[in-house]
This record gives sequence, structure tokens and C-alpha cells, in this order.
Amino acid sequence: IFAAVEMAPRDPILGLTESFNADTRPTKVNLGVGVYYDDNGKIPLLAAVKAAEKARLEAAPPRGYQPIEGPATYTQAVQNLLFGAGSDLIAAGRVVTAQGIGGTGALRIGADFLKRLNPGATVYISDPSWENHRALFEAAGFPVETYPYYDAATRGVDFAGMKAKLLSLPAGSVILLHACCHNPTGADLSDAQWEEVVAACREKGLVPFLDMAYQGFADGIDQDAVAVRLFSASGLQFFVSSSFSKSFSLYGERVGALSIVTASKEESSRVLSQVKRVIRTNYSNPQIHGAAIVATVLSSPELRAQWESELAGMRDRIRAMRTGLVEKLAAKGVAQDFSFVVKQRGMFSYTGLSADQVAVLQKDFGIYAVSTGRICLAALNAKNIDYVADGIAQVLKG
Ligand code: PLP
Ligand code: TYF
Repeated sequence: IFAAVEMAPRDPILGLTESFNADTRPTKVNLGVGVYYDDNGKIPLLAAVKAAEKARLEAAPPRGYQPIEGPATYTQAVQNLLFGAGSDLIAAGRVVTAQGIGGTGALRIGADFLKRLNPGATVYISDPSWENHRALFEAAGFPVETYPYYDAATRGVDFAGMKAKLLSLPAGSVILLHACCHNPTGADLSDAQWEEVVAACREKGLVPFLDMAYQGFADGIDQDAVAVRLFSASGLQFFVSSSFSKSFSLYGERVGALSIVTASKEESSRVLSQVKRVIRTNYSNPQIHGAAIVATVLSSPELRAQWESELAGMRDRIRAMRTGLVEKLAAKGVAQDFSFVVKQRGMFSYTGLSADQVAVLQKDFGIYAVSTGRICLAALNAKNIDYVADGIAQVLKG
């Protein structure tokens, strides 16, 4: 049966972690994968999560099947976080939310539903984008193309190129947008640019699909939701995939959600029925634990306040690492201006390091980065930042 099976390519990012794990050098640093580590280099277990888990363990609830779209306590909490607690859309019954297996699973439910809805559409992702976006939408049967996004010269967004491309697309095209903390570049749109994207989607009849994997990692929970809020105010229909992997440090629990904004409450019930059909034929209904923890934290004023402060702590630490890296590179005599690293948002930076330089960093220093030059700032800490700055400085001096 398997004689002709070929070796599939590794995921370029998760594959890097496999190489990192096999590296025996004690000084090794993994700047590849997008995971938040604390200052001790550990993935944190948030205190708010720990408290909710303790309460849950003591309550010892039964483990029946969940509703196909996840429990209402969870889906309502997701909606409040994305659209704002006082959202008119929520009140009008115009938001449909289903729990997803992480943000990835949410994207896939959305992709499968879209394929049924609009089988002839093309999906447009940013150039560059998270590696899995293309693979996932292609696996769902869509052709995937790109719109201009990153401008290496300014280390910002080529907004003129992006807008011109959006305005050239046929109606019904699906536009995948990073709601904040763009992965891999760290370059985000301004609020005014988001308004122009909303206007372009309206003018051309595009299908917006916002991917929100890092809410709270740029400026704050509501500030980072500005794209969702602007699309909400526009009257358009759109998709949002969201994830708690990063914001709750619950990576392996696989907690995310797909939300769809419809035109009416009546439309919502039809849309939900189709989303449930997609879920049923994939995995029947979602797992309990992670979503229960998130729902508990978000619905308890004390735990929510604790979570917000822990999230702010993660955000501030990443910012401090950005500033620290820039200062240390300058102190080590690097002539090139790295101040752009401080302006980028979220976990990542496109450093401008070439694939060859990244390979030398890995070989000579055990510092792992993505071959595109993307590094995860959240993997830096007080103990390794000097070593990393030194490695980068040496590689740059060639
Ligand atoms: N979307 C983007 C832009 C991401 O960077 C990630 C990273 O993990 C995801 C989606 C997937 O999130 P999850 O790990 O919750 O599946
Ligand atoms: O971009 C990253 O590093 C994170 C983690 O297939 C990730 O989003 C990477 C690759 C992948 C799944 C998650």
C-alpha cells in the first residue's frame, strides 16, 4: 500500500524546532517558532489559567460531548473579546461563533465552509504570510495567490501595492488579512489604512477573512481589535479566526474560534447550521478543557483582570527585548540601523538577515531562525540576549 509514498516536506517552522531539539549545545536559542517564553526561557502557565484549572479539577465536571459549535459560555466570551462587549452586531444576533481546534482549526472550518459557498473563488494571502495559510487553503481546494504586503526597502507595508491589488480583484475573492501582529514581518496597517481596506472590500465585493492569532500582543485587547471593529462598523459580512494559543499560553490545548458576521439573525441560523455540518464531518465536536478554562477566566472579573495583567506583562517583555536587541547590536558595533525592530509589532521581526546568514547563525552559534530572516523576539531573555546580539553582530560582520 505504501511502496510509492514519497516523503512530504517538513513544515519550515515546526521542522526547525525538531533540529533545535536535536542540537546538544547548551547555549542554543530557538528564535524560530512563534511561541512566547518567559524570562527563564519557559512557556508560562498563566496564574489565571492555573486558578481556573484548580477550580475545575475540584468541581470534577462530567465529560459529556460538547455542543458541535462549543459551549455558549465560550463562544460568547470570544465574541465579546473580538467585537467588544457592547457590540451592536452581537446584540442583533449577527455573529455566529464556533469553537475551533486552535486558530488553525478555525481557519480550516472557515475554508471548508467557504469552499461549499463559493467553490470558484481564489484566496489571496499577504506576501509574505504565515506558511500554513497557503497550505491550508490549498488543502481546502482553493487556488491561493498573494497581494503585495511587505516592502523590504521601508521595512513597512507596501500599502499602495496592496490597495491597488485589492481594487483589481474580482468580486467574491477571499482576502486573508492578519488582524494584528503580522506573521512573519511584524509590520501592521495603520487604522487609516484599515479603513481603506474596508472600503476596497466593499467597493469590489471581496470576502474579508481576518486572522487574529495575537490579540493583546501589540497594544492591548481592544486596540489590537481595531480591524475587527472597523469591519464590524462597515455593515459588511466577514470571517474572523481567532486563537488563544498565545494570549492564554495554551498552545497544546488547541483553543480557537471561527466567527462569522452575517447580514441578519435569520441568516446567522442558516450559516451556523452549515458550519456545524463542516465540524460534524471533521471531528464531531470540540474538546472541553481549554475552552472551559478560557470561558471561566473571561467571565470572572478577578481572573480576567489577572489575565489582562499577565498578557500586558508578556507584551511589555517582548517590547523590552526589542529595545534591548537594538541597543545591544549598536553597542556591539553593528553599523546597520536596526531601529525598525522597535517599531514592529507582536512576536516577530523580519530582520533582513539572508538565508545564508541564518544558516551560519545556526551552524556556528546554535541560534535558530527561519530562513526568511524572521526571528521570534519572545524567545529572547536576559540570559540569552547578549549571546544572540553577539551572534548576529558577528554574522553581519561576515
Ligand atoms: N494564524 C497565524 C497568523 C499564526 O501565526 C498562527 C500561529 O500559531 C495561527 C494562525 C495558528 O494558531 P493556533 O496555534 O492556535 O492553531
Ligand atoms: O509562525 C509560527 O511560528 C507560529 C507557530 O505549522 C506555528 O504560528 C508554526 C507553524 C505551524 C503551526 C504553528
